[in-house]
Amino acid sequence: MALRDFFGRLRGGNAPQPVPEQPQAAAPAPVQEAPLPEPEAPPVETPPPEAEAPAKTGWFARLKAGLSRSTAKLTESVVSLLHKRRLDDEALEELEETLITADLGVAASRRIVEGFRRTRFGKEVTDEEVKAALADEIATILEPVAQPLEVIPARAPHVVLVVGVNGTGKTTTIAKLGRHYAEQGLKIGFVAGDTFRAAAVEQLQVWAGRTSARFFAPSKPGADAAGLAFDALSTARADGLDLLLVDTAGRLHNKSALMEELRKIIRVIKRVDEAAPHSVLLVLDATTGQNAVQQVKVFKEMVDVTGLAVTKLDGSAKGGVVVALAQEFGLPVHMVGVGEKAEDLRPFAARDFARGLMGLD
Ligand SMILES: Nc1nc2c(ncn2[C@@H]2O[C@H](COP(=O)(O)OP(=O)(O)O)[C@@H](O)[C@H]2O)c(=O)[nH]1
Ligand SMILES: [Mg+2]
Repeated sequence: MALRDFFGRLRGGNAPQPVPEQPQAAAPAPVQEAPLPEPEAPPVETPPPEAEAPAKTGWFARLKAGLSRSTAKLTESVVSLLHKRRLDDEALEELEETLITADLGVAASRRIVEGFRRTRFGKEVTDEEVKAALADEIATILEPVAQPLEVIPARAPHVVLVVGVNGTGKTTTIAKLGRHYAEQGLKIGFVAGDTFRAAAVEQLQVWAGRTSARFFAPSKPGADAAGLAFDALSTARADGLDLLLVDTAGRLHNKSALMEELRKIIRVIKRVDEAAPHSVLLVLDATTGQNAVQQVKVFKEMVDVTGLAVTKLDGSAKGGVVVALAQEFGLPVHMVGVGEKAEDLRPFAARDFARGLMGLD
């Protein structure tokens, strides 16, 4: 089967269309283990092909709305700082500080300001010019990392190990990805590798039911996640699944135990398929700001992270952290989440994100 990407080439000629909104997690649940509402599973209808363009606009609008708190924080201070003012050394220094305060990180902020210095030093700039120029600089930083998650069904199955601190959105992201790929016709499996939390297992099971994904549950609470992953991958191979999404625990308070657990999962699944896991997706919660940067460092020490998903941009004023992540690590940012619904997880697009962040269309 051909190479397939997350929302990319996978769409192919007979582009599958977005499905109507399906109510999922009804209210934003601050408690991670809050049970999900019963699956409602309305009939999945396929809108006509013309729905493609409006859907894209709809997503940008949602991204922009989701980023609005970050946008407000960033643009209000930048605009008041530079309003009717020449871009001299002092102004540029203040701009750099403002960007750092908006979670863009020291290195990216410096890079952006250097861009301003080269092109606009000594000039007076309008508010709109400032926003557009900032968006351009930010897009330049984001472009190299805006890469889709490549899922290759021919790997039979492609294995994605999903890691991250508890509450960042791992299970939800698995559910959203699973639903997307199931709609593309792939045979999906979910592995409930966060075996200690019964609610976490149940949460994934509910999603599996909605998605018609095969569900691999631990034999009992606290069962060995590596053993579960081994069995799941063996079965998935035998049954011809295309994609296996492996949930994991994220108990970072016991770092060495978590590292051992993740490494064991990887070791053990390699006995079934030497090349697995084909992707190690680290899920980060944007509301944690600079903490997310720290989490990348910690998880990179534990496992070979291949890409990032950044969730909860809708609830965050710290969306600028995506820029810091891009600058600091250069790891692919595959997707961003701006809500709890399946369609709120989308591929990461550098220019859209940069313009959305600056409140531009
Ligand atoms: N607002 C918002 N909530 C999200 C997003 N992604 C996940 N969540 C919520 O965050 C909470 C924790 O997610 P969960 O997937 O259980 O995290 P896990 O512990 O890493 O598996 C749940 O209530 C999710 O609905 C997002 O992009 N936006
Ligand atoms: Mg979970």
